[in-house]
Amino acid sequence: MITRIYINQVKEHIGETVLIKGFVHNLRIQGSVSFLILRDITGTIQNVIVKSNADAFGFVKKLSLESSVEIIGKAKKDPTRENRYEIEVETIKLLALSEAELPLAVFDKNETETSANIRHQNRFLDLRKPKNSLIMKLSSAFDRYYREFLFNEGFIEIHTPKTMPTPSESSSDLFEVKYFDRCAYLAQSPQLYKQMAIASGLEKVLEVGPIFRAEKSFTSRHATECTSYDIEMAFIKDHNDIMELEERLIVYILTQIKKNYGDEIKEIYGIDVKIPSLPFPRITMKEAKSIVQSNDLESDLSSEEEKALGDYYEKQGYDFVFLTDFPISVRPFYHKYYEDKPCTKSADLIYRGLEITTLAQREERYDVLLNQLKSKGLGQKDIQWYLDFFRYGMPPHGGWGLGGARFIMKLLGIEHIRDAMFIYRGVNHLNP
Ligand code: AMO
Repeated sequence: MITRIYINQVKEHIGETVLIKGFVHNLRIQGSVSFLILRDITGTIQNVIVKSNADAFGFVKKLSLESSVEIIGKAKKDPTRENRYEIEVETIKLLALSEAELPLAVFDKNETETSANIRHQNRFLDLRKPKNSLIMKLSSAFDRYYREFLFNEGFIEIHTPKTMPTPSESSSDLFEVKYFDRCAYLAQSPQLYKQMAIASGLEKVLEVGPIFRAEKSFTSRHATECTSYDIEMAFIKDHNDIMELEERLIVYILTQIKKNYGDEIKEIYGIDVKIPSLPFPRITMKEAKSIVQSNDLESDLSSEEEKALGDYYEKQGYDFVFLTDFPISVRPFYHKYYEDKPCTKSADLIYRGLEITTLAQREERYDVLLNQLKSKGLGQKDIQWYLDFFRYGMPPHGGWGLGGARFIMKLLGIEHIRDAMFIYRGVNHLNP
């Protein structure tokens, strides 16, 4: 029996009879020959059906786009195009017929973009487009290379709970859920539990998991549920150790992506993946404010200011920049504060004008942490379970939270975060 090969393997079987399976991407029915473009997860290929093959020739006339079929035929080089291959069809078998009327065009020569609403209501069809399946492949590659790099650095993967007795990041943007006879919160971050892993002596931990934020804002960079890529690491000198690790991680991930997906990215998105050089530039918040000509030194950068800063660095050839020295007022109580300036030992990583990471050294001294909590106006009682981690020799530590979908957005120049994830969750988006 003949076994199925994938479309990207056809070139290794020139002259042989092969079996391929996939979706009908496009059809051109002509008088004496018809062309069927078949698509599987590895690519597309032209299938030629000559009139003398009466069964197959008659069959494709009744076929609708996006039906799934299997084809047996001879693998050949495309006589008209270099590095292209085609199948001279012997038989076609229908696996499942698609309804003739599609809610959106998967193959669209003119690239007329269907409205985002229709695309996302029919996300399963939208994802059949090669440019979207590439996004899914890259998200998966990002997961893989993230773990690969950190495992090589000696990290241990943990899975922290997503239902919590107290807020994990801030008391706003919280999803409350009924938890038997009381209320629980969906985790906005694994923050408190990854610090517990440090108190547990695990030293270097990573987590890839969902975070939930009840953001009411309708921005192109926020989702209410997304995947966060976290680490926490013990016995650090300060937040510079975390920055140094993250910039090496980014270079590793981009190098692997370029090596394994660079051609596909170039072909579909017309983008050359750029590998940044080390170290990434570092700039204080104060310097950034002066670059973007803002006098408001006590607030975070607005999204417009982040973008202006990104443009400024891109002009100098830098895609990534670390923004450091954030004022205490815009950072959470658990960050380590400088002794000599009212800033925290933290940074944001900006990728082409968008924040993709927050990182920090944490305050590990119980009394200092308690004071910082109180001076932010927060109560001790509900969070004592977390404060207890710091009573028995908690080492100096720090970590980051990295938004994977934001990374993919910037890599491919995608405008809206909803298009960089499998299924988007937003204020008005709970379906499908
Ligand atoms: P922060 O709240 O800055 O920090 O989140 C870290 C990173 O997660 C991503 N992110 C989001 N992406 C899409 N939609 C959202 N609603 C959203 N919220 C966050 C961003 C952001 O930079 N505990 C700290 C991290 C740490 O210090 O380790 C935290 O959660 O890319």
